[in-house]
Amino acid sequence: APAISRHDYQPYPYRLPRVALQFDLDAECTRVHARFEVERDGGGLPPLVLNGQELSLVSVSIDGTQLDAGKYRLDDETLTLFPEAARFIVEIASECRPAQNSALMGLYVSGESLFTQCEAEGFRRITWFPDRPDVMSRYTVTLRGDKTAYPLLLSNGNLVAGSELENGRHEAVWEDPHPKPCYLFALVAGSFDCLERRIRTGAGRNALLQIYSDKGSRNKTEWALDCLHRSVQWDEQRFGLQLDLDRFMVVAARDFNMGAMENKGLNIFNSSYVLAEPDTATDASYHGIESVIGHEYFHNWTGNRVTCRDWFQLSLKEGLTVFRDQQFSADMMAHGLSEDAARSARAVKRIDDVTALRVAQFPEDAGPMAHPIRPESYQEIANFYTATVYEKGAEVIRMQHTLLGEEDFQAGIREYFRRHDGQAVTCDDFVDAMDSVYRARHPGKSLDVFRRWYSQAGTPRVHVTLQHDADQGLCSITLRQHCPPVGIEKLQSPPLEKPPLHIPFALGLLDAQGQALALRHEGQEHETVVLDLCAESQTWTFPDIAERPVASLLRDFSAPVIVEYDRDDAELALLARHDTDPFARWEAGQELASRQLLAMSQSGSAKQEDAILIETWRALLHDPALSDAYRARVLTLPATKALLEKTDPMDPLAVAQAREDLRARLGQALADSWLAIYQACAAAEPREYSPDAVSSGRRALKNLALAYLAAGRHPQAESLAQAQYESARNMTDRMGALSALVGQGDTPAATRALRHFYEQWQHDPLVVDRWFALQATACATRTDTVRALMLHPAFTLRNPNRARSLIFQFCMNNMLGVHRPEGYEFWAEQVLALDALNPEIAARLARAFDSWARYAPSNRDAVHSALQRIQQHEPLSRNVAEIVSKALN
Ligand code: HT7
Ligand code: ZN
Repeated sequence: APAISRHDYQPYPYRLPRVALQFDLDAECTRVHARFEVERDGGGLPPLVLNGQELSLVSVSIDGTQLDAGKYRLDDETLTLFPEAARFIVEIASECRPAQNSALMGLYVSGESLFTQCEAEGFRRITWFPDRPDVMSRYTVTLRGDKTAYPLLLSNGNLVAGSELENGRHEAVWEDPHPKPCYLFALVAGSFDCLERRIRTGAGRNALLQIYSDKGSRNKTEWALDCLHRSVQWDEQRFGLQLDLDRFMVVAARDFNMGAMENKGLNIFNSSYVLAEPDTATDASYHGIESVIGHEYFHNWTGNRVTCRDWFQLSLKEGLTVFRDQQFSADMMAHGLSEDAARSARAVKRIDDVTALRVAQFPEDAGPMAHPIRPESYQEIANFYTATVYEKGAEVIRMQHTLLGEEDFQAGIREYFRRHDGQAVTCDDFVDAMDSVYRARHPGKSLDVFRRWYSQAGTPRVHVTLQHDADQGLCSITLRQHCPPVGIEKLQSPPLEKPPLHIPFALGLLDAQGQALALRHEGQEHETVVLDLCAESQTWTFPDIAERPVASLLRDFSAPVIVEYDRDDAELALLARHDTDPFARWEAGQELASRQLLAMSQSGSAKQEDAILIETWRALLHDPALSDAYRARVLTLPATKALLEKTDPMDPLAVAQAREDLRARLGQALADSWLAIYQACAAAEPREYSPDAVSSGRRALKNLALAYLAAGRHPQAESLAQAQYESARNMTDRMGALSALVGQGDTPAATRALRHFYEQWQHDPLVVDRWFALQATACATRTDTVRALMLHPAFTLRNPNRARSLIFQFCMNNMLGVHRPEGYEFWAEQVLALDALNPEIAARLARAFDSWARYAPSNRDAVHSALQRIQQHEPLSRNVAEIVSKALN
């Protein structure tokens, strides 16, 4: 398929101020009648090109006159009309087939209900329309359907009329007062439970918050409703943004391609981000729900009130909204804690966010799909809902927050809405608003260099040198940045010039005892300074530093870069024990463990000299000043995917095996400590469940201790896990225990527990997903185990959550299981099977081995053959074709 380029953007030649849609809903065949006003402001009357896919055209008319076939042009993807006036009304009758729609884009069936998903280009599967975000209209929607099958008929905005029709049917009319692009259109029809709350916003508006879910699930939606209410309050308090609707609805769907969708006033969610009760949801699920409910609600301003001009600007709404949801979660985690505990809770959130970035985005930025947060071209936009656009995009917003500070950043946000409320705009428009405040309040500064973050792919490297002049008490820090070519850039000749970026680099210095030193910078003394690295190389000198200090680098991960700094293990151990910046402290421990793991993966066995790591781990285990949640993070070994990024060539099996071996070694060497921690945490577990930072942190540490005991084959591990499984009063503990049992291999205790778990929870799809996922990621699982699980009556490829729980978990998260010739073959087979059903999901699976070109030769050849097999398959969706052609380039 031809690529679409950012520079080819042209405004749509017509305005469509009003749209009226009428639906005669039926799962087999839904009739849609669309009526829209069309207006032309400029000269000439260019053709009116409308997008449409998988639709049957019934009729098309202009100003009430039905057009003969010769008066319009119709092909697989467009319907073109040839206007004869500058203002006219188009009416189109068409049909679509929700029950046949396994791609879950457009109008589709999930369970017995009907749902829509329009972002990015799903509206064209509902009716012919200019399916692009810069065409904004006011919608009136009439829904008609069978009263028994679809007692609830929901759409965006306000319910303005409802009536009974003949033949057991009824009708509801919805009007959305806010102009919106069609990707924010939604309808839901079905039978649901509803939990609701009436609230009064800070601005005095009375509003109704509603969570709809499958019949019988109402008691699982309390947490989601609380999160939604807190999101409304937080956006008012922190960003000054008010709810602009009388009614805000969230509906849970079992079949959903992503996490959730921010349709105006009618959010549709993957049920996994709505439903939670202690017995079925883990702490991670509770936190995930909080973050996704927040994310979708925050889109109401950042995405909906101000939307994207075109899909190249996706990070305008996604990067900003991820930044906002990260801040929301951090504030919620820290809420009600003492200053120190709140700082630790924020650091934990930051560690989790950075870990996610390193595991998903860093590999993407170094692989064949590398792209700037504002991509330059795409074949299929659905492939660009990536970690780069979302997570790196959020880091780029976060750096602007760091440069401006909270107060000025909020002034920049106000300026952005003052300029652009109600418009479809670009990333440049956002930076312009921020820049106007930055320049005004920080004389001599600008975001001119900073803007390059939007157009440059690849993770920059910052090389650090420290020089100390003992005679003069001066310490100089030199930062040198470079960004190697990535993806298609590597093919360019002459090599692409990558100009330097503006990198806010947070630095602290410690003395040999780990005490923070005061740094004089820009006329003031600080414990942490943020250096503005804007050139290829810059040096800063700090006075009154008597001895050679220990550098604490990139504190709080102030920029999405890789730091290169030569230092010994002893210095890392010192930082891991004493750094006053909790993020940098965690980072030092991770680096120490990474060195050990990489040495082990290369030598094939444990390095003898692991004493420094074990003693550091022991010190952290016993440091009473650390919160449990933070301790759980510092004592977790780096993720295999993050480790692999540090190797060349990559040997996934060797690195994954080294990680297992080191876990066992730490489990054994520190067995008494793990046992003591386990018992202390278990004794402190209250009867009443709460996902708050302290309680979830304690459970995280307890289950980590149990995992280490199990990995070290402690004689009590199995009985502890079994007892925990049997007495667990929440899903976090039940899963922690089950995972420890399954981690021991195919033991009778593991088999018994797995059987019991399924029998007890088979009625709950989200819990059954956990059951598949746990087995998919177990150390002992190989391709044949997964094939056997696919034959289980509860397995289906058609439900994305189920496919993700087994196939994706195995292919993407079971390194020891999948990185074998038969694993790669299995992967190719599943990509093709999924492609026939749901190309968006298939394309995500197709990215499992994006880094293949950096693998060691035997893995590389096997992935190469599997990729070729996929590429040669006919038919192949545009989604998968784009991924595979880039991977093979
Ligand atoms: N803005 C939403 C994107 C989305 C999506 C994209 C492609 C296919 C299916 C989809 N479902 C939702 C999600 C978000 O970022 O909030
Ligand atoms: Zn989003």
